[in-house]
Amino acid sequence: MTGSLLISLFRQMYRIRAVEEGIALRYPEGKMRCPVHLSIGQESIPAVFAQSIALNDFAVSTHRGHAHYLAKGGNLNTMIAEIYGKSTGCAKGKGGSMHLIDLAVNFMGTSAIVGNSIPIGVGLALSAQLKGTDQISCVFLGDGATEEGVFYESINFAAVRKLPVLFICENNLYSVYSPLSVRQPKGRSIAKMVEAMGIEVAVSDGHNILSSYETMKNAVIRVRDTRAPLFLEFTTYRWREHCGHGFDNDIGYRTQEEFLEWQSRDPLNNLEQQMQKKGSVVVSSLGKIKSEIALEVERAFEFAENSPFPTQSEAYDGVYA
Ligand SMILES: Cc1ncc(C[n+]2csc(CCOP(=O)(O)OP(=O)(O)O)c2C)c(N)n1
Ligand SMILES: [Mg+2]
Repeated sequence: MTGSLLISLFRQMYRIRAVEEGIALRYPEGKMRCPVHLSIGQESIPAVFAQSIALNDFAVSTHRGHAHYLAKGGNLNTMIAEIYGKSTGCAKGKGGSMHLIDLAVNFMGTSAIVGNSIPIGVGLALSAQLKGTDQISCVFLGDGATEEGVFYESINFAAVRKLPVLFICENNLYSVYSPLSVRQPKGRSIAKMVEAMGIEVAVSDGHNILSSYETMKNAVIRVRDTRAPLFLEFTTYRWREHCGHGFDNDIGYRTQEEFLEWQSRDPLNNLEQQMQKKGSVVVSSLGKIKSEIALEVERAFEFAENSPFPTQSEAYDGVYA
């Protein structure tokens, strides 16, 4: 892997974390009035996605979608403004954190309803097939979404119609406070279950950035070439509480020991350490990246704070009318 690729992956991961840490820091001020689902700890997957995907490709995501929006190239200022409910937001301040969209980069939306965006992503792949474009459609989903009926209908439809859709399952082991062990039979692999439905699959440990990059890059190439669906499952771990800016290890659904064990495998920290071994040129570029991103994030919050709220008369205007 080249030095410039490592720097690029670092930049993506660091930026996503800095944005979400910025949200967590300011959330208690009470100015962001929507719920937020942070993906701190899970950044390797959007980072390798950003490195592999084309502008023209489609993507959809979930309630935990900030990182995917940013990785697809979504505008940071309008995302933060959306979370602040401002009229400059990407959904004109009407959707909040769980309704992100940026049509300029083909990021086609996120949804608060678990599983809801899966058939939308499949439909976008159908549109690419019908129009004969070379686009692929990427569907981010959590492990919990694989327990929704629409997931099976969508996988089946994508398989039968041979659609260019890449399913990207971020298996962080939990659906809210329920671990997989109380939701699915012991020993079941989500990827193997999907494979049995007729779709090619690949798995990767999201804590290993290099193998995750290879997995993602090859999957994107494969879907683009074969025009057939592919399902990726990444193991990952959410650090913060399910919903909100804090931590919830004290409420009893997971232990502090378990949390610390996963946190010690932080892909961002691992990558930084690997890069530091490469010498002073890389180390100085890391410092520059960090300060550039800190400034960019600060400005995004300023943009949001300085933007107006939507007026009452806009309440029923179509978001993209
Ligand atoms: C249809 C539906 N059922 C339940 C909920 C409540 N809910 C919100 S997030 C969530 C967990 C989803 O887990 P997963 O798909 O693994 O995503 P994660 O939160 O772990 O990223 C649930 C059950 C919902 N929003 N929609
Ligand atoms: Mg989950």
